[in-house]
Amino acid sequence: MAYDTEYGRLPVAKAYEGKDTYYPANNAAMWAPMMIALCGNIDPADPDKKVDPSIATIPNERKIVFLNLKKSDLDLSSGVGVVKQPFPDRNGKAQFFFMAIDSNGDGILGDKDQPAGKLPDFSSGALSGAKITADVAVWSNCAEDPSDPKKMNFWVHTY
Ligand SMILES: [Ca+2]
Repeated sequence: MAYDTEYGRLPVAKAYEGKDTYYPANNAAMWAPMMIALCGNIDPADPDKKVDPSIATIPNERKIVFLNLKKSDLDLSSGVGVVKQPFPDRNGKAQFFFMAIDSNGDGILGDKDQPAGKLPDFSSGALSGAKITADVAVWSNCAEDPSDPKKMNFWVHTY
């Protein structure tokens, strides 16, 4: 991740430093500060709104733009922008990403803190319980019924 290269740390809110972090799908409270930080302290849902780096939830002191998001990339129903994944379900309903960050820097995700038991185990087809070696994991469920583990081949993921 380019943020890690620039700052020597992962993009994590100060409140979560030292603990692994989990971003549930379409959770505006978690996703909006991440999108603002990665867009160079500019809110992609409202580009006129610039966030002071000194009070940003996730620091980006040099205002580096890591992502360029359009409003059409976002779900604005919550009043702030949450990035959608590009593949809606077969009914056209927007789908969202899940993400876990190895904020404690031990090289393992899914074993403790917020992501514990939440990463789908794509190697076994289980809906949750994966423990992986990665800094960041991103996944999304394109299946119509997210509770049906038999449809895990409809999921997109980075691990
Ligand atoms: Ca960890």
